[in-house]
Amino acid sequence: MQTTKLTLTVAALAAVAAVATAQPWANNYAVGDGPVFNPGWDPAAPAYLMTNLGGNVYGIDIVAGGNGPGAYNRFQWKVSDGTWSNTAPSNGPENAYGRATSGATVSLRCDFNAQGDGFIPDKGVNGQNGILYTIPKVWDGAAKVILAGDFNGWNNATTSTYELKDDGVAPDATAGDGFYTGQFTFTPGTYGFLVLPVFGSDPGSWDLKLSQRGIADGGNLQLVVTGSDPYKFTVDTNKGRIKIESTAPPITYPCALSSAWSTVPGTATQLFDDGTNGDAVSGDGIYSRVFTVTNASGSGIDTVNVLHNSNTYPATGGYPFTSANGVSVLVSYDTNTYADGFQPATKIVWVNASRRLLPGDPNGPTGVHVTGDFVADLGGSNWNPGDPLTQLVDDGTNGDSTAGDRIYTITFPGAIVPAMSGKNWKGTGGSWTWQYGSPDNGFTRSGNNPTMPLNTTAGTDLQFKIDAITGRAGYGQPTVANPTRPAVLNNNAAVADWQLF
Ligand SMILES: [Ca+2]
Ligand SMILES: [Ca+2]
Ligand SMILES: [Ca+2]
Repeated sequence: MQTTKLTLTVAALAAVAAVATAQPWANNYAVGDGPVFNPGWDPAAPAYLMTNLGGNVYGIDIVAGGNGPGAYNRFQWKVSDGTWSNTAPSNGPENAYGRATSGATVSLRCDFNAQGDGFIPDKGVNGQNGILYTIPKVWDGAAKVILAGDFNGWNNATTSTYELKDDGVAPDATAGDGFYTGQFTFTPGTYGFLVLPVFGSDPGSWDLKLSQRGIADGGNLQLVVTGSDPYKFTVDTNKGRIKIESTAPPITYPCALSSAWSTVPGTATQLFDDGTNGDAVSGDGIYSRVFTVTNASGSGIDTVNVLHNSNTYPATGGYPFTSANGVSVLVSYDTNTYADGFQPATKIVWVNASRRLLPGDPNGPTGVHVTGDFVADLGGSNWNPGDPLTQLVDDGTNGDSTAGDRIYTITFPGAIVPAMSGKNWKGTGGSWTWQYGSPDNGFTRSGNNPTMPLNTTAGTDLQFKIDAITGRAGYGQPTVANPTRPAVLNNNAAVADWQLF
């Protein structure tokens, strides 16, 4: 008997140890909107500590303290490690959705396993930390599931053209399993889109959209069409995930897409790393090409995104450049990885000197700033993209090593720097229109760069630097070295653009 007990104890300890190492974080709390959650948005409310249900799927059943405050009783929620240092979804401003009425029981689930099944969101894909879903499912009771996007003018009222069905009729495999399927053809190009539920006779609901992050806040899903082959969409409404399949051959080389010349991935937009078409150095991991603008926007500013292996860079918004019909734009895309602490560390986009939109340019960024939830700790305002207190300089002062090199610097004196942990920051160009930093982003126009983590030691100078050309951003204490720059960046005014063409 005693031996048996001992064996059980050892086994139990082993199980606990296995669970502990498998946990994404030491503790996982469900956090969300009041009045459903009571209290709302407390990152470590003991009542909302999730438990491992087995297989590294965490869950908790809650009783809604009130109706979800949004359309269709939508509430927002996420998973926190108890301090906001780590969350799922990973990006601070993004939340998953649920629906609840007062007193209803809702089961919240977070699957921390990478599925690798081609559906998104998935852990480890696009920075996702886990797959969040609810039981009953968010789209419970929906009459239809539809696509709305660039290919139909974002029409959410015509619910039959791009409808996905769960009727067991091909291409849908099984009726009533919550997997909705549809197959359509498109004109070649790159399209943003969302998946929407339709309730009753209402139009598709933007408030309960399926985005890159699942049924959650998040950027548009993306469809890259390379030919006339049909594209099949499978949406798992149980967990809010989507898979896109096509027999069209995938494009594996990087393409620079812009409405100023073409948004169609293919040979006409292919970037090169072979020393031709404007690429300065063959085989250096930097892909380039000179494009001629044929369809400039009226504003004189256009943007470009590089599509590579089904991901786009920048991931949000686009890299801006000054534009006019007939001008040449040299787009460069660096696939090397730089271990200097600056973000993005790889997949960096920029354009040639004469087309660059730099701080202080008309219609461009007014300056370079840092912002986040740490600024109030330094005596300023949190999340003010144009706070004078947080403006960086490129004049050789305040820790800036070289005037005029477009690497901007700010140094906060140690006397005002407290110990901070779990803070979030990003760079801006004086307003939210222009942003800098973050993995997969860099310099963006009309984007929403994910925030970056910030932790500090008290009493030590805190220095930020931002490269206004590559959009790379980083910080350190008491100083941070300048970000690495490729030799072909051509920031030297003495080197004419034509020498690169
Ligand atoms: Ca089905
Ligand atoms: Ca190259
Ligand atoms: Ca500088």
